[in-house]
Amino acid sequence: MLNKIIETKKEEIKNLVLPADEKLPHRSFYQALKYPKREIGLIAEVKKASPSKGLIKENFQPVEIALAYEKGGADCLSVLTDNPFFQGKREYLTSVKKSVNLPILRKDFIIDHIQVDEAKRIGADAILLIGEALDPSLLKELNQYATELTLDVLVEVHDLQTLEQVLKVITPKILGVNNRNLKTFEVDIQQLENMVSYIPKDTLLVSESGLYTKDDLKQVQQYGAKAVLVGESLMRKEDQTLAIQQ
Ligand code: IGP
Repeated sequence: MLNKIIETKKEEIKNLVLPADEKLPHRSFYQALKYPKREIGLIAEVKKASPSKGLIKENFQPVEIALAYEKGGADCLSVLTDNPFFQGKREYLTSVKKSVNLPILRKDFIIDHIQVDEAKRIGADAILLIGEALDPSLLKELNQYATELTLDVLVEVHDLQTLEQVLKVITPKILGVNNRNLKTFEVDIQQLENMVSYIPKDTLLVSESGLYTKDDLKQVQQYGAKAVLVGESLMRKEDQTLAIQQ
């Protein structure tokens, strides 16, 4: 699956026209996670659909959902901008940024500098760089380029092998361990457990995907996660504010 997504992105990039710069102010994604409102930081994801789950939310209203997340006490937001696989749009991110006061992660498959420029212009505060999708040298370059543009970077890995490759070229400020394998869609929330001892102690650790219950959050917190990235389980609830508060 991941290979198919990357091939599609390469085609998209060939035709990519950069939007006008919205000149929206930067908000620190890193600071918001470093000093979370609760004992574990929450990045709440605005997600209409996914390749593994199909349509998640009917009558999808991104700004309403983002406002509900903010009211519930989320620390940061993640907004899907990939269209072919997640039915996201870059316009969703911009309208959310204009309506909500939280830092926003652009959730997409970034493999080229032009997408980093695009993220900045549409108002993203942070980008995702996926270890499994990038050669270490390109990961390093994109990480540096994003930092120059004052974007925070969430570096994501799924397994120990990728983590080791990543750590050879950079020390991420924020590292996400994806509980979902993007090649097979298998989910295991214990993914973090055996990786923690390899993660530099100043790196802010995020557990991503497949988290549904309070016990799930407790479990990943015990493994060392300082924050979680949650999409589907919040999106499926009637009231996103209540879903966070409960
Ligand atoms: C959210 P979930 O299982 O709570 O909906 O997962 C988020 O972690 C997931 O959307 C995600 C993702 C990604 C999506 C994590 N890494 C990379 C696309 C690309």
